[in-house]
Amino acid sequence: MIYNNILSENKEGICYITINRPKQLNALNGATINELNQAISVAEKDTDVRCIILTGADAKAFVAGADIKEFAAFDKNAGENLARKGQELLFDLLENASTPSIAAINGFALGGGLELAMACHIRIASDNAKMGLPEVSLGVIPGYGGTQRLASLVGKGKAMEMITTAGMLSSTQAMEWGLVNHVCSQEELIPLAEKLALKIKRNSPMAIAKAIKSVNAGFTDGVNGFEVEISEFGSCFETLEFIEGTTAFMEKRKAKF
Ligand code: DAK
Repeated sequence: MIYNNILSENKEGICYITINRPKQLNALNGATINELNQAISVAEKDTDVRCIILTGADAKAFVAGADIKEFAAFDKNAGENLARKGQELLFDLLENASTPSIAAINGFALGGGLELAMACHIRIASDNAKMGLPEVSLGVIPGYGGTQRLASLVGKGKAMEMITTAGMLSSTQAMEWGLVNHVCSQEELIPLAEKLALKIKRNSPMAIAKAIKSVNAGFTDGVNGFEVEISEFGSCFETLEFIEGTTAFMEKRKAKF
């Protein structure tokens, strides 16, 4: 697949997706959202891919937001349509994917950029990263799920502060607030993501998919997460990966998934 705004490469079971518009600080325009949709959909179908690492090109930005130059001319309908379409095409796709994703936040993650990182299953950041939802400074609100996902990650009070002040958090603050799991130097960022991916790769992809579905169910309106967990738990017992995992334990060897 040829992409103009992203890079996508598979290596040893990891799909590396890099948003590659460094001159615009990797701002998310419509074309980039479409390409990310394609790359993630391809990775999701490829059973060799066990983890996705998402990052930004160059050291300055992960993604500095939705492309302001593009959305500046939108009217009410265009804004609403694109918010819905963008959420389905990219943010919901990532969050509900059965392949776990790690956002390696290597610089500014603002607005749609932080929303993209928040749609990933795991977030890590380099010590130069800055994170925020500055939308209200532009006269809009977060439109790619930010009002919902930020509040569920850091709590309502902190989300309200971040959104209404339009302020930025350093990586250390973001870790204290529970927005990212780990902070490291810029050089260590991808190796750290790979270390996490390696741990993920040792485990059953079937069980990981069911665990992601169950965790997400608890954050979905009108869905009883405990019921989803019970049913997903039960369905593990009918799988070859469950047989392999338990047999390997009893045979005192490592499971091969
Ligand atoms: N969009 C477009 N271009 C951007 C950009 C962005 N978000 N961020 C940076 N750039 C471009 C700059 O315009 C500049 O391009 P040239 O002028 O050189 O052509 C280039 O990247 C380098 O940026 P700066 O010269 O500004 O670099 P600095 O180091 O001085 O400043 C900065 C870095 C990150 C503090 C600054 O660039 C900045 O404040 N950027 C904007 C941050 C921001 O407000 N992001 C947008 C948040 S709002 C929607 C759904 C969701 C959204 C919108 C619509 N619909 C469904 C319709 C979400 C909105 C947002 O994300």
